[in-house]
Amino acid sequence: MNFTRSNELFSQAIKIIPGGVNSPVRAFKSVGSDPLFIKKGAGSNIFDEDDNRYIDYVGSWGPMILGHCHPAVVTAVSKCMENGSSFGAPTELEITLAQMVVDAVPSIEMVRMVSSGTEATMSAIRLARGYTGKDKIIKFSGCYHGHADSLLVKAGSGAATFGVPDSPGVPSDFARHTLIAEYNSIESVKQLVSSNSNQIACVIVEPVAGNMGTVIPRPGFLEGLREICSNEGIILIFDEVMSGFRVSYGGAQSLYGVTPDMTTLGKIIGGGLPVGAFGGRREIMEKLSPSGGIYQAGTLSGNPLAMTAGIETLKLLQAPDFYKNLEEKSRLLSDGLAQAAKEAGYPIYTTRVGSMFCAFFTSGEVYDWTTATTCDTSAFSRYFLTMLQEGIYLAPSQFETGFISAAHTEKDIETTIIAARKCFQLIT
Ligand code: KE4
Repeated sequence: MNFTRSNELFSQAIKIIPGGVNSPVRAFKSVGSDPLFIKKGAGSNIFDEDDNRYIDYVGSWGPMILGHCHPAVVTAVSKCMENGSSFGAPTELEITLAQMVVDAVPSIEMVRMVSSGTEATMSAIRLARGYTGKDKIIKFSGCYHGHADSLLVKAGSGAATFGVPDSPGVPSDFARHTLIAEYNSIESVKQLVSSNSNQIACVIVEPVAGNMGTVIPRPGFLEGLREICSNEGIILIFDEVMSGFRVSYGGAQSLYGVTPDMTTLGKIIGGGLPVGAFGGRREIMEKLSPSGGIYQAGTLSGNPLAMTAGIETLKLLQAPDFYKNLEEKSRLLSDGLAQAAKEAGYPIYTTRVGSMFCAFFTSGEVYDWTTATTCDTSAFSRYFLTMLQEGIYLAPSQFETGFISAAHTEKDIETTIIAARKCFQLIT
């Protein structure tokens, strides 16, 4: 494949945009390459500036569950644009999407729209702190909830239960309020709760972890978090920015039957335009300004174009058998990749929840960040770059999730598996 134009554009971008990209993971650094510049998408395909065609399993990191340029979404957003793109005033569209979210997500009685997943989680944490009057929060190693200061935190050294900054620019005074537990370990949560009793505002968790690769909650993990939070008066926040409307129409909380106190959303509810949201029980949400004193705001929150894209997308997700069909295609792909690796004698550990999937380049089970880091990331990079040459666009990092859309065809899946067979042979 020829990447001449992408390389030219990257050399221009890097002069005026930090790292040449507007979000780090797009830079292909973890696979030791330079990024492709994408010109267009259509259904399950994306095309780069050198007119190379790829079967796309990134889908903008989750939003494009319908595939690119679904005609109903394109038509509706174009029509909306004729009336204006933003007013900074309420519109009926915000009520329509809010009602669809309230109807779909068990934990949400009221919802506030924002413009990104980061805004959603940052605001939900402030609301939980304001509602409980407590400062500390618990998050999990390997879970990513956006780049707000309280969340760019890693476990403190040794016995220290408080967090330390995971990025320059995060004051240690902020980080120490964030406690780090281990995913799938109720015991680690119990230890933090007992050593910080009556100081914890919330636990925030990805109910299906998608930011260390796809890591599945073990039976009892989410239920255990629910029990601890109910007993201790701690707000349980499910960060469903990725899993919301992805693993089922009601998200992971519907799939696993565990209802949090608050939920954050993003990606799919914007249909590819900038949207995030946070919602929960009425008694909590009403503490938000202007009905309550906890401040949160946004110029483009509830933007008409983004609301329209989200409304049209969620309408189409309600089609009969939408998730059943997606499940079948996703199973075919995930099983096919596992079989291709097995035939090549290459050890991988595959995971999948609905149309979220991952191939971990390790032989052991992956159930938390520690086990995820046993992966052979250089082998993953070779696999990624070889698959790219075969026209398969995977997430450019071992610690990310792949996504399948309604637009992916059985032919796409078959082509991908044939390419994987070749790649696993090559990298072995
Ligand atoms: P944004 O601020 O990127 O819209 O959402 C942050 C966020 C919050 N919660 C979860 C569970 C998320 O997965 C994300 C963002 N996901 C990454 C992909 N791993 C976005 C890609 C990127 O950072 O460019």
